[in-house]
Amino acid sequence: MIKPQDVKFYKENGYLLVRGVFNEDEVAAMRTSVDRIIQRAAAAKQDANHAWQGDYLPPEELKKLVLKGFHDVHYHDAVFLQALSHLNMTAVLSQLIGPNVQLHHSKMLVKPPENGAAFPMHQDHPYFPHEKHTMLAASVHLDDADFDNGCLHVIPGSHKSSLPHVGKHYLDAKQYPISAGLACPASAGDVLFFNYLTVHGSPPNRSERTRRNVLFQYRSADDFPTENVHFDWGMGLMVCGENPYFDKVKPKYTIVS
Ligand SMILES: O=C(O)CCC(=O)C(=O)O
Repeated sequence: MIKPQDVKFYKENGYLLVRGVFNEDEVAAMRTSVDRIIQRAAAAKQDANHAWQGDYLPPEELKKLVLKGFHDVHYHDAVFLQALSHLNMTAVLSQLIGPNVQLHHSKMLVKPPENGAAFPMHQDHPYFPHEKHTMLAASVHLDDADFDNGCLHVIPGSHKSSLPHVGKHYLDAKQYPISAGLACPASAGDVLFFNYLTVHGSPPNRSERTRRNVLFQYRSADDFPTENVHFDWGMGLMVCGENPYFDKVKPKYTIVS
């Protein structure tokens, strides 16, 4: 699916857009599932707005923005378990991360038309720091995305250092406005891979079109957390290769009811 020069590009720039990872039917199935999750969340009265709060936009603008953002999509619909371990995905992951790849978590990020949420520029690293920095996000596009409907923006080469975040949440918005990023327009079925140190964000969706993305986060099976700050169900599932550590396959945790 990708060539050695693509791997070199990823290592140098911290991101890689891979076209046509999912076909039209697969995209259509995921769109239906995303829409049904939103309906079930509403029926369960758990349809909260997950737009990021903060001082990166004026308060009157921020309060209008909406994000349908739910974690653990592969627990809601089997279509996402199939997608996150799809052969086209693992073909890319095994080259960008290494032979033994684990899921870290999954989520959906739906920006509704006209008032879809923005993401201030940030690195994902502070949320779940790991020893070897193999962690990456694979953002699966379920709609064509461009600047107007809030496509992802990245700062090429920014994955080479860890930057101080405002309250560990996002980067100083004056120093790192979203406009400082390179817009990464993409078509439905394309996947943007970016390292968890790559600075990224996205502007609001001001268009009349929805922007639906599903994001899978992955790491190498030999890359361990340096802090226990993030736990999601399904973390550590092997998506390709083998787990070299027989006695570290599951984190040691206690379920408290
Ligand atoms: O989907 C987007 O526009 C950005 C998502 C993001 O930055 C994140 O979830 O960390």
